Amino acid sequence: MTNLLDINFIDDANQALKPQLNREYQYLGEKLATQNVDIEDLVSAAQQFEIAVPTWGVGTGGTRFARFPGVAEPRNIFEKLDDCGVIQRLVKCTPKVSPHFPWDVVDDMTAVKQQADSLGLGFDAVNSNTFQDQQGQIHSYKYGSLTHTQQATREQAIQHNLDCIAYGRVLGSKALTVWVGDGSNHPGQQHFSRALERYLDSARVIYNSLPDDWTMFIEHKMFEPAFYSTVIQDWGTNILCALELGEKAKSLVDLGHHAPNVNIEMIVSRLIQFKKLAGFHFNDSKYGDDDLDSGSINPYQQFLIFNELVDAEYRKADSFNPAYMLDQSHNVTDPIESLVNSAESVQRSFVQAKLVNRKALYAYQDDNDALMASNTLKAAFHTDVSPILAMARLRSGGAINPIETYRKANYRQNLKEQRPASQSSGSGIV
Ligand code: AOS
Ligand code: ZN
Ligand code: ZN
Ligand code: ZN
Repeated sequence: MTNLLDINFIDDANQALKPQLNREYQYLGEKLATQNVDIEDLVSAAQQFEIAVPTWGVGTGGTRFARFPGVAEPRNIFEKLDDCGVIQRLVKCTPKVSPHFPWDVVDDMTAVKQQADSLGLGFDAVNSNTFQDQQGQIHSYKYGSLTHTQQATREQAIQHNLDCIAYGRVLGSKALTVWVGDGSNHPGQQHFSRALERYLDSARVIYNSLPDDWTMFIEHKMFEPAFYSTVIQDWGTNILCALELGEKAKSLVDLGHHAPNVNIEMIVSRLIQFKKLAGFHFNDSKYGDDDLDSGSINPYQQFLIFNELVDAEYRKADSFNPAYMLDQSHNVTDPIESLVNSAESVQRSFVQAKLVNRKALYAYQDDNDALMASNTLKAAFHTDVSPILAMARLRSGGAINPIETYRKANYRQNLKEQRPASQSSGSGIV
């Protein structure tokens, strides 16, 4: 165990930073009060905000060209949970972990649950994987999984999803995320509607096996690994399948899974309107499914998405309960640092969206005052809410400056002996 897991370590680091934070907080509080905003409301909103960390995100990622391992990477689910525990201790808005199977399967899944309990962590959606073959697997997914032309392969993929539900039950999860890489690389290779029929038939079996209080999250993706067509390629096909399956099926939005420049916030609005928004895989991108750190490329888009989410909250939209998760690949940074930064970045967009003067915005919309409507959003986006985020962390027992505190703790160096480099740690596939 490193000094970082000692609660006093974070407290000590905070002591030195408190006076400055208090000054900045006081100043921002006065400024917001002139806009009739109570800073305390925003701090408690930030304290209630939660976003789950993916187990595959704490290992160093890679591309199809290479992977450059980092120091003291976690080698198994238990070490991954340790790292997730560190992230949560620092930021206090990541109390849940989203596991992935079979990467996180062990013989005794109750041991995984116990380890998470001891770290104060819970579990968000479990993720199935039928996009690669596992050792000893009888049927290959080379030509698809839930949509494969052969029934035996489809059945194997269905069974894997049922196994994921069983693991998730042990962990206390309440949702299954299904993303399939099924599709085609050549025009003519696949019959579009037959493939989708096969998907629906398979998905129905999984859906009917869900425990009563579970939800099935369907994740769409435009391309990759299939480069001509993908069976669940966009939110349109996604919502059609969710409608076809039933109330417990909803559509999950991974920010990197759309064509460049697509208006993702508008997709979010549509899914909310039709009670089909499952939640998110947050990340950022420049070109495709780049899986870069959230808010690192296009923070305004992230803010506009939260503008829709906070608007739904404000209007008390029906059946609105989205799950927030990160889905990123960290190739050149310490994954813990990237996940800390990213969780804070998404929380920042949430708090900024809370600052939008909705009454004023609605009035500008009704008056067709495009310029002032846009300025209303920009005013919220340009507000530096850092003192609110830091105060929320401090009050919840986290770090005022999580990156600085983490670096001071020398976490990786202290674990170097215990966690020697391993070929299998991390994954290039996200
Ligand atoms: C793949 O592109 C998706 O983002 C999935 O969410 C995937 O299952 C996950 O990233 C685990 O690899
Ligand atoms: Zn994803
Ligand atoms: Zn992605
Ligand atoms: Zn992806």
